[in-house]
Amino acid sequence: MERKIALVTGATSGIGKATAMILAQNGYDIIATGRRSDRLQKLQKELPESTEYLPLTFDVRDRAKVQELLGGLPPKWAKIDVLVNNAGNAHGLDPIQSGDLDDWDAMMDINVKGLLYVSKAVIPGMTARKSGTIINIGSIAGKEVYPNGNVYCGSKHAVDAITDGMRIDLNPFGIKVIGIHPGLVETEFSEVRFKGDSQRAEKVYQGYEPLLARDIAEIVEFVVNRPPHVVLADIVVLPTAQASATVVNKNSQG
Ligand code: NDP
Ligand code: 8X3
Repeated sequence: MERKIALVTGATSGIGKATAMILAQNGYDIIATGRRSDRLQKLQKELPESTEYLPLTFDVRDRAKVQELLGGLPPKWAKIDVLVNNAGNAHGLDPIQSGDLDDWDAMMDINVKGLLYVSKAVIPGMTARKSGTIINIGSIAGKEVYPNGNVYCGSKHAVDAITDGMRIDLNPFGIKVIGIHPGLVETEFSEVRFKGDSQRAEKVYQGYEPLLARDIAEIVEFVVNRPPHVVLADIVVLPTAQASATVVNKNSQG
């Protein structure tokens, strides 16, 4: 039987890496992307030996490169069954009046436009085959807005709206479109948000038990294993200590 193929963006770290690993354990061959090619090489060694693996190094902001690499995949890799649009980050946590334009560009260009460029390259194959699953990693920041979250929240609200739009437009083709919206997950996310200030990043996850990347990967595993007639369209997943974007019981444990 032909093996299924999953493309996971942002697989060099955190949620994307855990997702690539769990999908490989579920029998998928893996296309993994990110900018850090050394990490993509290392990931191969952590996958099951039977997994066929195609690492692709590119920045999702590079529209021409995305189209060149994903639009021109070799035949073995061209039929993508599952696309996980995961690449993204927050850059900064500043009030709107003092936010940094480079941070704003990064968040809108990576989280929103990068997701669109990748999707644009993959969707035509899915519509032609009338099958496929697209999983967009949004955020609780796409469901609520919190102080100083402004543009990151805007980018994730856009992901939420685009996910709904994809589900509507791709409905005639039987393509499943799923939004997964996590709360606080301990990954390199806060290191990136706070530009390498690891002390500040660590504090985000102290005093309670945050989600781990593996928790989100297990949800991906669950949704891709539903029968053909079932789609979990929109999922918000929080640590038990988190009640909303801003309410976190930091005196629980951890
Ligand atoms: P990490 O920082 O651990 O991982 C981010 C991944 O995105 C890396 O693999 C990184 O790869 C990739 N990435 C970032 N920028 C680019 C780019 N310009 N081009 C290509 N790849 C890029 O964070 P998470 O795993 O936590 O984040 C993954 C997703 O989950 C993001 O969309 C994030 O917004 C979302 N999310 C995270 C939450 C959290 O609390 N951690 C909660 C809710 C949502 P590389 O640097 O090698 O390019
Ligand atoms: C990441 C979670 O709360 O920092 O999307 O926005 S949060």
